[in-house]
Amino acid sequence: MKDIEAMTQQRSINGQRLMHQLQTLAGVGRTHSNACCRLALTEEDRQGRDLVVSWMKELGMVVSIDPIGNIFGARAGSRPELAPIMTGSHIDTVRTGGAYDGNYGVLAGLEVVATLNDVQYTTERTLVVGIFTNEEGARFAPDMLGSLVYVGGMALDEALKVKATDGAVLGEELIRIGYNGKTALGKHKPHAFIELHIEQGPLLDIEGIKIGAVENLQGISWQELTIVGQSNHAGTTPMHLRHDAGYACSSVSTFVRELTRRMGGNQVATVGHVVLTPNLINVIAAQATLTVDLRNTDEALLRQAEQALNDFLISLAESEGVTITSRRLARFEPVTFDAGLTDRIAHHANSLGLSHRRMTSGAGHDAQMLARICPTSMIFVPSVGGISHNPAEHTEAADLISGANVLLATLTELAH
Ligand code: HGY
Ligand code: MN
Ligand code: MN
Repeated sequence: MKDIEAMTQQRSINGQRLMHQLQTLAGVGRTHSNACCRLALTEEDRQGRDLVVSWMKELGMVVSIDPIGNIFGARAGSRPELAPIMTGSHIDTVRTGGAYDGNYGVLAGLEVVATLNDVQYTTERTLVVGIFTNEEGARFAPDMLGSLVYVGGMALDEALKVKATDGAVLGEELIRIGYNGKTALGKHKPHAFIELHIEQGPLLDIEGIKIGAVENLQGISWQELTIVGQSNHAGTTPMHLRHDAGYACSSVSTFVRELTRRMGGNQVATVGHVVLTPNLINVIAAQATLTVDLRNTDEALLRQAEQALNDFLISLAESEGVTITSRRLARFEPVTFDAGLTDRIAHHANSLGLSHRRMTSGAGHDAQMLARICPTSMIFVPSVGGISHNPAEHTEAADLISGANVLLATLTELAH
């Protein structure tokens, strides 16, 4: 059997083929502002899925789809009795998505398969590339929903009932786009899982480092707040008689920003979605619906932040004479990846002559769910300016190719 290291040293993935596929997929769901918009289970997501499934089939992969719409392409190994090696990510996007978030990990996985096909190299373990449903959580909450169901963290029937921000029901959308698959949940029990992803943060770019060997991933807390006040005339209502949901809403936004300043460290907070009703210039808002995204690498500190917000909401409701209710949208504790796998990623980056560093993931990823069932780690490549969830999201082609070569080396080593 050829020496694995020698094979992967000599072999590079086909950069041109990878870049072409990334650009083609990025064109599916492109908006006028040049964003990539394929919200989970929409028509655009279906088109993206159909395209990537067709590429899997062209590579001779066996494609299976599970009841939550996760897609798996399998390239048979010489020892099918062994548990497979899995890589993959997601191809659903936020509304203002870039070309690489999620797409890159999936298409680099297919590029690894194409490269092994080019040299007729058969790995011992089967290689599986996964596409997980609704990683973004921008239309259905929680995020990473497909991989969460896959690892048994959420019951399938509960997930199928989840309502979208636009009122659609997840299970009905799966049927509508033809991805309510029949393959048993969790059919592929991976020996190990490696996810390749753009960093979506500024660290690698600022430090001029080419590869991130990801050690851990921060905890995430999502909630939707509904604040009910009283609509009234903006001109005639004395300030001390107002029950202004709009003011209460902006107080929450200011509070969570202050909270991150007070806590320091890795605490982050975002109010990303706000709807005021009736949303009119001369009417005091009767109702505000807003989302709060809190994250921290430390579970105890994340709980502390949640408690501080909760205490604030109680006093705010009291002082403004409004009612405030909270609906939990997502809650995942911080995850530590497999140190041995992270070491191998650093090793392969090194042997490919690529600068590398250990790091934490600020974003959620499907890997955090796969880590519940098998040794898992992640490879990051730089995001220019740290920009993501934005059409300006960019990673240099050379860096995308380097990341895919580290993936090739890591997967082929694990597959033996
Ligand atoms: O929110 C996240 O971190 C991921 O993009 N779903
Ligand atoms: Mn992603
Ligand atoms: Mn994302």
